[in-house]
Amino acid sequence: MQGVQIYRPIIYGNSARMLTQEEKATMRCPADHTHQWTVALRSVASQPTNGEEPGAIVGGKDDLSHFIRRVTFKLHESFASPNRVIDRPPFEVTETGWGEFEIQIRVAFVTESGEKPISMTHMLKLHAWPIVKAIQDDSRLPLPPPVQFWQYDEIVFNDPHENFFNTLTNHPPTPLPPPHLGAGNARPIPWHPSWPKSVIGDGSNVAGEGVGTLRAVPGFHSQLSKMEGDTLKAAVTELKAMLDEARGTMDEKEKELAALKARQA
Ligand code: SLL
Repeated sequence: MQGVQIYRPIIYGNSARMLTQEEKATMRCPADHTHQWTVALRSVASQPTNGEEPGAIVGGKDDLSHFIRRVTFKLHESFASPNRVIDRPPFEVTETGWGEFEIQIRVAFVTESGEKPISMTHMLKLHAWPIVKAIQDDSRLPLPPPVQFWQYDEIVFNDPHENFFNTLTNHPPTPLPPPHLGAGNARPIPWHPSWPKSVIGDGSNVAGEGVGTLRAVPGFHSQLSKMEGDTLKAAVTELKAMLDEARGTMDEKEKELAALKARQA
């Protein structure tokens, strides 16, 4: 479809948490492994929380397999078979390890789309150093919360095949809720690992919040409430109407011309 552009929002990134002593004992992973992490490519909207901490699972509500066929995560060579090919959702890899490194994420689209694969790079993040430091500095604070490190992005398809376009518009992404405002009338707190207070409450900003309350709810916001599919369909209908009208005008003009010519003859 010439001139049509359609995009799908996604997030990619990782969560990571420190292994407890018991886990290290029972998980039979190498002794130097300190963290369990998950690298993933997901929908932006998150599942409703099932009692776990809000923000514990970021994104992943929508199934993306109607347009994504395969995601390949290329891990550091210190991992066994570093090329991890994931052919069905969830598009993610969970591992244990000790170090941070760059992960290549290659996304292949469904064959019908005719779209070329795309690649992006994610720096695996295990440590939120400022938080680790804040915790060291303040004994009242609990163990570090899991790290959430995600990139919001939009995959743009230019001039999509009509079938693919229809597939996409038949699976609209879940609209995002308005920005999370925290408890009470607190100002929005953008979450970022470099800002410990955005993750762990210090009992000062939000009414009723105690020291050490996990505050972070990584939020992704976009003007997605208006689905571009509907907007585009409306635009196409409008264009068709304009075209019909123009054709009508042209027919009239042609008739006038013919009448004039007949009179001249
Ligand atoms: C670093 N450049 O030196 C990085 C490399 C490698 C991470 C990090 C263990 C893999 C395994 C692992 O976490 N490797 O032994 O299964 O920080």
